[in-house]
Amino acid sequence: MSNTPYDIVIVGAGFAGMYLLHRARGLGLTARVLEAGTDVGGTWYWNRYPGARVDIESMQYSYQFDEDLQQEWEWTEKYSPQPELLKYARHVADRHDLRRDIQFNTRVAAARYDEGQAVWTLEAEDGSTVQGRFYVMATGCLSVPNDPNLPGKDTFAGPTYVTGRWPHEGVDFTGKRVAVIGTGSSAIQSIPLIAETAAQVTVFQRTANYSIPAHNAPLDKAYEAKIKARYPQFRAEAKKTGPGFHAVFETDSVLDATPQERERRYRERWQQGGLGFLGCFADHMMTQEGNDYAANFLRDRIRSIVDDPETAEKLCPTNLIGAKRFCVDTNYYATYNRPNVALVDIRANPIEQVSANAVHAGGEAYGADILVMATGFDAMTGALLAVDIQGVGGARLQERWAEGPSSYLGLAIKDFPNLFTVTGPGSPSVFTNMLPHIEQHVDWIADCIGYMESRNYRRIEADADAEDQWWDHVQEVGAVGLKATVDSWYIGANIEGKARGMMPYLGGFPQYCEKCETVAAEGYAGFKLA
Ligand code: N01
Repeated sequence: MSNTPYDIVIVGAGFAGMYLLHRARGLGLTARVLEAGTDVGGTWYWNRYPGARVDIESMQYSYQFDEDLQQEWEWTEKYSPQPELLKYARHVADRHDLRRDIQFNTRVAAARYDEGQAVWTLEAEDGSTVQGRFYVMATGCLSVPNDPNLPGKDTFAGPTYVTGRWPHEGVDFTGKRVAVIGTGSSAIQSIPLIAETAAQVTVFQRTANYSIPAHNAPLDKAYEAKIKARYPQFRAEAKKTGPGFHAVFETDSVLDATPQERERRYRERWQQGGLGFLGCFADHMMTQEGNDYAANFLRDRIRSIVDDPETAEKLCPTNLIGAKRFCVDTNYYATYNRPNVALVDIRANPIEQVSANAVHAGGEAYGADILVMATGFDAMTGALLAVDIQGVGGARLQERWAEGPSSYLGLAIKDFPNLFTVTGPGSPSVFTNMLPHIEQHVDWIADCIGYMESRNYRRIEADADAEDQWWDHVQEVGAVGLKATVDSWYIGANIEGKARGMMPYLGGFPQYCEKCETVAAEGYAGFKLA
């Protein structure tokens, strides 16, 4: 690595890092992207497990900064599979000649701010360093896998695969006995496909999840043409919705509807499929009674799909619907009707140990040749804390966030000057359509740096009061309704010992964008510029 300070050093070559590099060039600035993988794509580079696909329509989960690109690119399916998303990321890298400024195979271990020189020095795991005046963590919200310590896991004789670090050459399950740990989105997408070739699949479920059918299909060409005819307006409309994507969000209360009307809407949404399910009423997340109506409807669907009543009951979630991340599937529940698929309830019968060729739970040994860990991620903070980031006055992010994160707008942290986080804790992030939100954040950061350059400012830092007030607001909004009452990765509950607190901002994407715009329009209110 060179030690010439770049204007901007960016960590991560996913959709955020790629676009920021493009914006930096547009500002006439030098930028270097450091990426641990061997190629661009971020989430879609690492998550190559069978069945991995996006659960927001691809016509909406895509870049909008390049109008020619969004007109020319043709998605083949309503919800794109991982290989197509990776191909898209690679295409964008080629189209904008990004790779020449991206350094692959470089995992950043530490970053330190030198106040005298006003420069960040980033150190990679191999000891090499690179410097930049600005430093941006574009490392994603779900990029550090959770690796639970199952007793005896290291004694397992066969291969262990982690969904978020899937081998590039793929995995051949033919004739194998596969143990899958976890039943979140990654498991729900992969289990049906693993079961097609494996001899036996045993799923170890701690918490049953609600899943809605995707009803994925080849992309309707007429629909595509209709959107492309007015793409910028279509995007602008999406930005005005709470989660930042098009879906019909009704405004009336589930409590006021007749049983017939509730049933009618739930059936309609089930037929449509996808993440918009709960949008058929405004307030599923406000009362237990309202939540129960939707939850009961889905439990009935599960019972109607799964033949074995005992398995069906185990698959019926008992917690609130919508508090944990909704899953979207293709044939998930029906897969349990296959003779080669079994479900083990490890809430009732916890895993005792893993041995050379079995997973032991409830006194039974379930034979396995392959172990699949679909156990999720150290969400939101994992990738930021994986780097030892040191700001001014001895501030260390790992210490600062030991009791939970705090940030101004999910973009900046007091005592860490010239450091920006893309979709960090305190921004809507995982409650929105990630790609438009990434673009909004990158545009805000690039515009801010452009503003500083044009006025000869060299340093920007979140003001302590502004950060505290914003974080209080994030917690206040996060406590409204039922969402925070259920253990989920949104509140850090999936990682042992992790501090609890709502990490994403639940106040809505439009309100958040307006706040960011106001802050910028007021000369970066809540920031100290020097
Ligand atoms: O991870 P998860 P994921 N012993 O955290 C279980 C996005 N995503 O990778 O619920 C036994 O949801 C855990 O059990 P419990 C999406 O935002 C999107 O599936 O903690 N089990 C749970 O069942 C999603 O929410 C897409 O009791 C253990 C599972 O492992 C997020 O990524 C696709 C355990 C983890 O589920 C994460 O999804 C995939 C232990 N020690 C992912 N520890 C799409 O776009 C954990 N578990 C469609």
